Amino acid sequence: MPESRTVITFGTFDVFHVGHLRVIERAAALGDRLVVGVSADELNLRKKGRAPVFSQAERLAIVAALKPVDEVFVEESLELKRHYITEHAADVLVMGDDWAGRFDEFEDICEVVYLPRTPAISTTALIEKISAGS
Ligand code: C2G
Repeated sequence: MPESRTVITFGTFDVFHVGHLRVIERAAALGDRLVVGVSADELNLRKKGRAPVFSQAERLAIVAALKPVDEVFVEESLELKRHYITEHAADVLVMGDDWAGRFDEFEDICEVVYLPRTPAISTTALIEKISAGS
């Protein structure tokens, strides 16, 4: 029986939009099983200085409900990637190319793939657009 390929990806996935969906679909297409680490509220407060619009429980529920997603977990720290990759026996790490080069150090334990971001959409732009009421 051929070996099954596990793909892992990480993100905040706040104010979930089609750019998030596309990266998840493309990540899933690179293997047989997709595991997604959803960043903790605490991690966002620490790293970005603000809480996400949707709580980690809500963001996890949304991502877990997606058809291409097999498993979700809370990403407690950016520094634990190696641990998460090993724990989930991931063969491929996928990230959007806003992170290009940042995770090359894990090439010793898995394949590292950066996918082009979906143009012209971001959580920040959406929040601004909604706030402006336009
Ligand atoms: N993304 C994309 N196209 C967009 C917006 C986002 O492909 N227009 C991708 C990002 O490149 C990322 C994923 O969607 O791979 C999630 O994006 P964010 O929620 O912004 O995640 P981020 O806060 O960058 O992740 O370990 C990483 C952390 O969890 C933080």
